[in-house]
Amino acid sequence: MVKKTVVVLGVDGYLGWATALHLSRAGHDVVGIDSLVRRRWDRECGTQSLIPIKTMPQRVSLWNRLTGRTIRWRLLDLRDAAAVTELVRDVQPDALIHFAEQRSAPFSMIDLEHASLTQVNNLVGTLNLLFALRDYAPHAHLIKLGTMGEYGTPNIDIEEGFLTITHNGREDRLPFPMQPGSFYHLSKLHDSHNIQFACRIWGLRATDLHQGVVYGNHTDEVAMHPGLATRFDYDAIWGTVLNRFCIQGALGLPLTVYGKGGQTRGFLDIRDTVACVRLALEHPAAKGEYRVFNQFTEQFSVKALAQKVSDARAAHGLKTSVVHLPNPRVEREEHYYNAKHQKLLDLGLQPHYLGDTLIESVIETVERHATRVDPVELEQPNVDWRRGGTAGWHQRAESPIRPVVLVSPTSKPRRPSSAAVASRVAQRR
Ligand code: NAD
Ligand code: USQ
Repeated sequence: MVKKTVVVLGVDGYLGWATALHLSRAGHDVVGIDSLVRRRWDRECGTQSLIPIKTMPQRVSLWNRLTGRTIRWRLLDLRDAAAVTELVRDVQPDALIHFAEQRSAPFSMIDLEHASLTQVNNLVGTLNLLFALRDYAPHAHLIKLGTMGEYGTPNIDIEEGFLTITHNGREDRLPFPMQPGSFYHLSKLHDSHNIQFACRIWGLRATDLHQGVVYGNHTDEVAMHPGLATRFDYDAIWGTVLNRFCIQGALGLPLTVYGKGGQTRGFLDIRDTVACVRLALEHPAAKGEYRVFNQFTEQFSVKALAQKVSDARAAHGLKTSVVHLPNPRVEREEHYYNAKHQKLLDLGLQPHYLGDTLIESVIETVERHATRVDPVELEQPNVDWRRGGTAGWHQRAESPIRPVVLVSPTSKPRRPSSAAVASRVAQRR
């Protein structure tokens, strides 16, 4: 392996932190960048990671104590063009891994302010990077986290970025037709166009990882110490579907399938996210090349996922209920879905497939942190695609916190202590 200098943008986030640790342990020199804005958005929404996460200075210093490796941490907002330029000029990176975006579809659908914030944050941040690369590091490899949601759910097979089309007797390889399903997903598509254009006109090199929905919270590195935990979202705005179902199951709450539940998406374990990014890093795109890898390992419908969680619990004699709520999103609920995902396998990816062990390990994690759960976040969605944020999407200053009763395979039902409830009420305020 050739040691590389890598900038991880969005290092304080769910995937950025786990990836920074993985690359640092593999021997790469990692610089970690974040504006910490996600912690602010959590305060605005009244949400918090299920697993407590340390501050960035605490995390990097613990990593250094445990492994002797250094992650160079810098507080930086990607919207600040001068700061981004200075970063690229000073660090002279071999590669940049760009996770630093607003990544929630519901957040982007709350209202005009949040749609606009999402698109400005994501598009301007990426544009600042592209111009800084053009001027100060045109050789560097940009690895950008895109999303499978850029494609939507077409009634044909989904290719990896491009489709060969014959039209009126002529043939060309063109970008795959895209139909994103939220202002967030649209921001990813707009980024993809900007990156592809920059590669074409300036000869930059980029890999656009069209990633599916990620689940799980353990990688080898994160598991080394509780202080290295990465964030774990379960609420209605930031929580992704399988993580939510595992937590709902652990608490004995119904699993909330939106609509008919035939919505099918690509999924992957967080251990595969970090492995895929490393594969892209160690097999860079060529100069001027813009390539797309579809980054997921399996596809499931939402109702099939609910069934998997129910089955994992049934193995321990526990019943799980599933409710079909009116779908707050505008999306196809029954559709054809067959997305290719060969390129990362060809580079050597060895997938971790979804099994009962993973579901049980997530449920165990939930048990350990059950006193931090706000069950209101697990009952109903709070952003509707047609009407926007419903009452209660943001911080509910005066809302009472109801005690959580844990119903799980491995522990006895228990309630949080009154001190824990008081601290949650205080946090809400
Ligand atoms: P996250 O919200 O946990 O982390 C994103 C981080 O980026 C946060 O720490 C935030 O503070 C930072 N950030 C945002 N805007 C910034 C800015 N302007 N300047 C500096 N830092 C900024 O999200 P995540 O789940 O880790 O997702 C990371 C990336 O992966 C996102 O781009 C997302 O679109 C993509 N992705 C995530 C998933 C998933 O299931 N989590 C799936 C597909 C794609
Ligand atoms: N869903 C439910 N019940 C729930 C939550 C979600 O049925 O309680 C359904 C949604 O309606 C949707 C599907 O589950 O059909 C996936 O929703 P999600 O919230 O898990 O994922 P999504 O909004 O698509 O966004 C997440 C990440 C985003 C990433 C995307 C990958 O937040 O950053 O880009 O997954 S993808 O879906 O492939 O576009």
